[in-house]
Amino acid sequence: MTDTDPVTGGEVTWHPNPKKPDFVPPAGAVDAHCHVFGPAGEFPFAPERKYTPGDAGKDQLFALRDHLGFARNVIVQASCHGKDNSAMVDALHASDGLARGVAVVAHDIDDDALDAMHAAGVRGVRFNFVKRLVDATPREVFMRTADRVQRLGWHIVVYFEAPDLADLKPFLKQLPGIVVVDHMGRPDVTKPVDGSDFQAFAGLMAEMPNLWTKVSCPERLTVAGPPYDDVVPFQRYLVEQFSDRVLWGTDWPHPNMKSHKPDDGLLTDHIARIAPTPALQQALLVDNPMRLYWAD
Ligand code: 0GY
Repeated sequence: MTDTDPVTGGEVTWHPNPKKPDFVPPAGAVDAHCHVFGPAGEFPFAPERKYTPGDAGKDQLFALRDHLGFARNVIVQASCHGKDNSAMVDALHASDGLARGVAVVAHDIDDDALDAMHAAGVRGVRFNFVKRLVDATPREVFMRTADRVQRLGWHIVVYFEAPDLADLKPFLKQLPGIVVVDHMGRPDVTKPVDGSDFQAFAGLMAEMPNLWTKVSCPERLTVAGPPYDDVVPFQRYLVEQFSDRVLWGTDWPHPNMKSHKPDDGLLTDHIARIAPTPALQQALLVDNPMRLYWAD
């Protein structure tokens, strides 16, 4: 289902012609999970990467933002760029203040480099536990990074898969500040919403007032395929239960998607099904991301 980029030799995983969404996002809406890839000629991919994508740079991202009806982006450092955040930071600089970033950094990064990233618009660091994407980092190393970024008021974004939740729970509880879980902790959507697996995650949300989540990536979690009916109940549950601690994002350019190229217009239409009232949409797309990323 993927094409090959003639320049990078990597996979083109995004839809070439996303539909204009029927759903109109509220004024000031934020796409709070997306990435930039390269262009590799200017921002080479990391030697230690586990996948090579096609070039998908900032200009494409900003054009998509406008096409979908969003006002702002949160650009999350993707694993194919390792700990070199320059493509993401370059996109922040080019955004006229309309993008914020989440970086991946070494625990011994110097304070000046952190300060420069803060000035560019970085407001969080990402800890990736997904084994197919990164080599493992010891938890004490992540904890040192978490402590280092507290002076800047940054939050922690964690990416893991549902089977790892039980093991990670004590670590998540120790993290300082706000902790944001990518893609609802990647539940198995063939299991029931009220079953023990998903309720373990929802229960942790209830237990930890500092825990947020992105109700994103139905295109990754689905078994049924578009329009992702099987993921709606999980997203809607979290949006309704924890309306002031949820974020939404396209996940463009959809790294590693093999089954299909997600139509970002369809993903935008999906919002109306997971956040069925204007008040829930306003919290999910505007108030929550603005509080987390544009408070200063
Ligand atoms: C995502 C998902 C993926 C990849 C990355 O950093 C990354 O490379 O996040 C994935 O393959 O599941 O969150 O965009």
